[in-house]
Amino acid sequence: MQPITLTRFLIEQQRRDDGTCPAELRLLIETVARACKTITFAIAKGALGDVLGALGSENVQGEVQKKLDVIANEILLDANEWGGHLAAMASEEMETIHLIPNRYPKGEYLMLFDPIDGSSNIDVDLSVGTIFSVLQAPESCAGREVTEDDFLQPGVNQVAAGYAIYGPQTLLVLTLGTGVYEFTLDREMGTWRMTDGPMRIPGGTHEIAINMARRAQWAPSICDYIDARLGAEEGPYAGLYNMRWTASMVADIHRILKRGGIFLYPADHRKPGKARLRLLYEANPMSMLIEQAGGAAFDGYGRIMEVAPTGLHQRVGVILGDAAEVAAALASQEAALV
Ligand code: FDP
Repeated sequence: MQPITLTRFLIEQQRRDDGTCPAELRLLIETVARACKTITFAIAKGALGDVLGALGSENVQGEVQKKLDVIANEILLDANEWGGHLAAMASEEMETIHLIPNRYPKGEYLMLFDPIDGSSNIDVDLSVGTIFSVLQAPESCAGREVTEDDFLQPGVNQVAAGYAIYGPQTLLVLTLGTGVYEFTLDREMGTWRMTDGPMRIPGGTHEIAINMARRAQWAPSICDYIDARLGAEEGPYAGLYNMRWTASMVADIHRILKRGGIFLYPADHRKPGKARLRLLYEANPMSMLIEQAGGAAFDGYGRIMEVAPTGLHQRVGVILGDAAEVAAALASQEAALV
């Protein structure tokens, strides 16, 4: 049987008459996939292409920008500016939104992205990724310029989300709200071929992704949940669980989609509103993928995709993965509140 390419998958999605994938959205996804192809080749050059190391500048979050953060950001902006499918873009690397220049037609979608997630891995040749989230521009945008407020929509409004992972293979993992599909980049052919899907998170995997160094920030209930499972010498979970932390959310989430388990980056319980991961271009798209694969995604209080955003670069606590394991982590929290 002929392998299903990304192009064929998208055309077949477009043919469904439920409006899952209008032509403009198909163009958007194909454009992002093409940009990710360019990014994978830029990353692969490494030291030979002089793309490693820091730039000496900081992004809006006060984080040191790596050369590849900026290169990948430019690749995504350039690829998506002229196609006519977007009204505006926002990125981890830009303080405010990027409007489509007046010389190009404008479309009805808004895209948010993290061009290189897990940047600390770049210089040591470990997996990094690109995350993206697609929203519809509000109807009220017609006839006026898009503003930052137009991006402040809850995750349940996303019409598509996905990531590319630049690891031993380059993969694109995508949802249009009708399941999660994985495509592998065939470097010889230059095409993306479906290699998994619809993906379901396997249950019963005792693996936890968490940065133990942040323990002082966790609520006591999260400490209890982790202590009972990691390193416990007695009790029902002794010897059962393993810990995995790649410091790249894309890589950790990909492992969970393929193999199961849970990912936690809880908010700092001592400082309300202080958390690590960004809601709009990290937590929301990952939550959509995880939920579409049968998992659950919470911020510690409620469903991540129902959080009403108040800022473009807002951060949020993240507990997501296998639904039963997420429920166990949340149950320890609820138990602590009783
Ligand atoms: P990074 O800042 O390197 O892009 O996006 C945030 C993120 O990476 C996640 O990908 C990753 O899970 C986390 O931060 C790593 O955090 P630690 O520094 O606490 O390990």
